[in-house]
Amino acid sequence: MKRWLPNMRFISLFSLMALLLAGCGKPFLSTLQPAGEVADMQYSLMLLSTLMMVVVIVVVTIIFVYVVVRFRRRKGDENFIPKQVEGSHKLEIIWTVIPILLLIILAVPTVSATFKLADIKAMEEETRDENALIVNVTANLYWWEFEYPDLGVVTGQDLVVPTDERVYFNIKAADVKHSFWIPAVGGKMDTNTENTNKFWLEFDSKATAEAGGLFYGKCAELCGPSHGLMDFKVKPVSREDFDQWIEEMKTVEHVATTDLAKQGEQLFNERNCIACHAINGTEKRPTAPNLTNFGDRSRIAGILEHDKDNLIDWLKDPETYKPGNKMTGTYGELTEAELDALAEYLMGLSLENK
Ligand code: HEC
Ligand SMILES: [Cu+2]
Repeated sequence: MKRWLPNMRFISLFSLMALLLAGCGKPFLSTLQPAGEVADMQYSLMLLSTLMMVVVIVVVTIIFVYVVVRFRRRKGDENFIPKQVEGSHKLEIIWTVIPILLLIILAVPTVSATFKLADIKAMEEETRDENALIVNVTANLYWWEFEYPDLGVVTGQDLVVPTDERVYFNIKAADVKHSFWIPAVGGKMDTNTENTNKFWLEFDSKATAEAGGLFYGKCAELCGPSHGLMDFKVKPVSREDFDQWIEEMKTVEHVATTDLAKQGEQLFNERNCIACHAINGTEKRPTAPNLTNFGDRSRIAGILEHDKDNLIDWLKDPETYKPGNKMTGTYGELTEAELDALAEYLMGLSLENK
C-alpha cells in the first residue's frame, strides 16, 4: 500500500467530522450558544460539570500510565515485588474524600440554579406581578398552541415574545406527553396531560439579533410518527413591537381583496376548514392551529418553507409531510383550482394586510 494512503484517510475523516460538527453550532438552535438568562445558567452548569469530568479523567489517566510504566516487570528483576499498599488508610481516605468534595462543588451551583429556575412567584396568584407576561403552551399531535391569557390572544406554531424580560409559561399537553424545548434559550420541560408545569425563560435581544430574529423550538418527547417534525419557531421582539403585535392580533379583520382570495375564503368556509381553524386572534380552538396570522408564519405546519407552492402541496396531501397528523382526510379532495384559491387566501392572512 502507498505510504500516504493512511494519512489521506485520516485527513478526509477529520474534514468530514469538521463539516458535520460545524452544522451543530447554529445560534438559533445550539445549547452551546446560550441566548438568555436560563440558557446561560444551564450552559455554565454544563461547562462546570464537563470541566470536572475532564480533570478527573486526565488525573486518573496520568496516574494509570505512571503506574503501568513504573511498576512493569523488568528484565532481570522478575521476582521483585514492590511495596504492597492494599488496605492503606491514607489512600482509602484520599480517594473517598476527593469525590465527595467534587460532588459538593457540583451540587452547590446546581441546587442554587434549580431554585432560581423554579422561581415562578411572579405568575402565582398571591405574589402575582401584573406586568409579567404569561403564556399558556398547549402541545398537540403535532402542533403547538400559544395563548396569552391576560391579553386575550391565541396563536399557533410561531411563539411571539418580548425580549429582555422574564416570560412565564404554563405548559400542558392535549393528547399525549410532549416536551417543550427551545435549545438556545432553555428548557426542556415536559408537557403533561394530567398537570400543568410552570417555568420561565428570558430571551436576550442581542442573541436574538445574532440568531437572525428566530429561534427553533422542538418537541423533545417521542410522541408518535411525526414527533421529529413537531417543530415550532420563536420570534422575540422588543416590548413595543410585542404590544403592537398583540393589539393587531386582537383587532385584525381579514378582508380578501382579490377575486381568487375571495373564492378561497368561500372554500375555507364551505370545505370544513373553518370548523377546525379559527381566523381571529382572540378565538381558542382545541382542534387546529389558529390561522389569524398564518401569512406571517415562518414555516407551514412548523416544517415546510413558507411559500404558496408548499402550501398547495400541504393542503393536497398533509399525510406525506406529517404522517399521522390530525388534518389528513377531514375534508374532501380539492381540485387544482380550489387549492390555488385556498392558498391565495391563506397566504393573505397577515397582520400586514388589514
Ligand atoms: C379536523 C380539523 C381540521 C380540518 C377540517 C382542517 N384542518 Fe388544517 N390543520 C388541522 C390540524 C390538526 C393541523 C396541524 C397539523 C400538524 O401540524 O400536525 C392543521 C394545519 C393546517 C395548516 C398549517 C398551519 C400552520 O400554522 O402552519 C394549514 C394552512 C391548514 N391546516 C389549512 C387547512 C385548510 C385550508 C383546511 C380546509 C380545506 C383545513 N386546514 C381543514 C386540522 C384541520
Ligand atoms: Cu414529540
